[in-house]
Amino acid sequence: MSPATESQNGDGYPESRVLIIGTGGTICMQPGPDGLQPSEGFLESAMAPRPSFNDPSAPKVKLQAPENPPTAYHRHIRYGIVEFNPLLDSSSISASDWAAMARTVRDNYHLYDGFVILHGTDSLAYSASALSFMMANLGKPVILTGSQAPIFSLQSDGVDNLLGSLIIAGTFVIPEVGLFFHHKLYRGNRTTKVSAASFEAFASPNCEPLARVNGLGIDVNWPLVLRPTTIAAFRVHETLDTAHVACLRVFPGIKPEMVDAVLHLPDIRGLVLETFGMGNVPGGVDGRLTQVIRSAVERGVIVVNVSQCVSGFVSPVYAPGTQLGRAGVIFGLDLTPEAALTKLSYLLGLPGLSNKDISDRLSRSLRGEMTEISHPTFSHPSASLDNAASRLTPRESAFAALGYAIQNHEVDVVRKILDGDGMQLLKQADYAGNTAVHLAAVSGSTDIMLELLKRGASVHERNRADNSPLFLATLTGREDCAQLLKSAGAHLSVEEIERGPLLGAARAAQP
Ligand code: ASN
Repeated sequence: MSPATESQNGDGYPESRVLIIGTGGTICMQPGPDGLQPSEGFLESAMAPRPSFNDPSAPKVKLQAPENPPTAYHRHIRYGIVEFNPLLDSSSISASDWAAMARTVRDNYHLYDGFVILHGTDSLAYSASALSFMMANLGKPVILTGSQAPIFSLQSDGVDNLLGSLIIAGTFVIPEVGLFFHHKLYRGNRTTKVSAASFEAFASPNCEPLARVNGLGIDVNWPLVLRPTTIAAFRVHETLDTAHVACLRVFPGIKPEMVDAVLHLPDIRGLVLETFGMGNVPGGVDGRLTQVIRSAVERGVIVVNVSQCVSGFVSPVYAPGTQLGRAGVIFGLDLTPEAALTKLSYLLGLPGLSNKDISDRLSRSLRGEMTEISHPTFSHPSASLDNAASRLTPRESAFAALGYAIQNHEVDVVRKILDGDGMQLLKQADYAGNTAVHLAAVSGSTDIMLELLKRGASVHERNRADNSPLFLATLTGREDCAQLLKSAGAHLSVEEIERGPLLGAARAAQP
């Protein structure tokens, strides 16, 4: 397979496109009469004057936006910005703002490789959790970030956080809603704000970071990265029911009447109960508090038990927790309160779900928000290859074997190879940057393509020539593969559509 055309600017490096969605937060704040408040025009005031965000040598011909100088990954990142009006201190964020963020990503999904949402830190973990549930079959990175000090201050974490987010969003196909802060990319729905002032403001106590900035490079923990495994296009659920849920933290001496009062609020549908340790509440076995909660569950209120501890999980180990379970309370395992509240709101906002459906979905992981991941270990027979192949790593050898199986339409061999360590091989690429999906796109086997997609292979990776699998399938006339890729959310990039002689075919391939 040879590159069709190269997407190039002056220095020959390909470029990615990232959309920055400015919602407000300290990163864009300036002093006002009542203290810090968000200011408009982030592009002109904060990014354009800084060489790291505005490469003076780059031709600005396509989008009305500057681009980064080439990164350590030999890519330029061209970005556009849209800003909320009005910009918000994130302490005022609401479900309608989450819907606006999700809509902006959806409406621009085909135009950009990744998205960075600038956001205040106060409710950042809530927004990251909410968006993770609202976005189904996400195939591209959506990274929320902000800062503890305004980017205009002498000492600020704003530049590092924004630059790290932009580079990750424009370089790696990490198809999750992430939160980038202080050199780490976390799974958004695992985060919690742990410091009001330190630059290390966020933690993800029950889940390792998805990526870390490590000196000049970025280490991505690929086995941890989740990928959509259903053949379906990206979709946004806009409606979260935050109006009928509450969050209550128990404390020594809490009166059952207080809890009862909350559980009798008009139209209350769900409660996140923050309990002690592994899920205990005061009052002992079959105490008044448990009875109050049981009656609410019987009236149809969904109650989720999460721990006040930042790490660990709730479990029916002690009698009070077990009694709550018998009263119909759902064990939230290691859900953060932020994830529990937004997951409950998301499920209550989905049409047509019964309480049983909601309870079932609360008890299992939908977007990696709870721990239930196992890591397969890698072993492949081709590790024993010798002679010329001995220069290859075992994984490169396995990928070569996979490539031949794809080319020969040997779906059983493909399955066998992927059963070893599919996740790693799906990230692997050949010397020209072609992933298994690129190879399947030109080989034309829909069975193999389906196998790759069901295992979470990305349809958005581009090879060294900046070609997507859909582009190659279209170019080589593999219509069935192109259709399948489109059903899994693939689309052509702006550059691919712009490529002159291929324009007709490319346009025809648009969903
Ligand atoms: N109050 C600010 C906000 O959440 C805090 C921050 O961004 N550091 O918008």
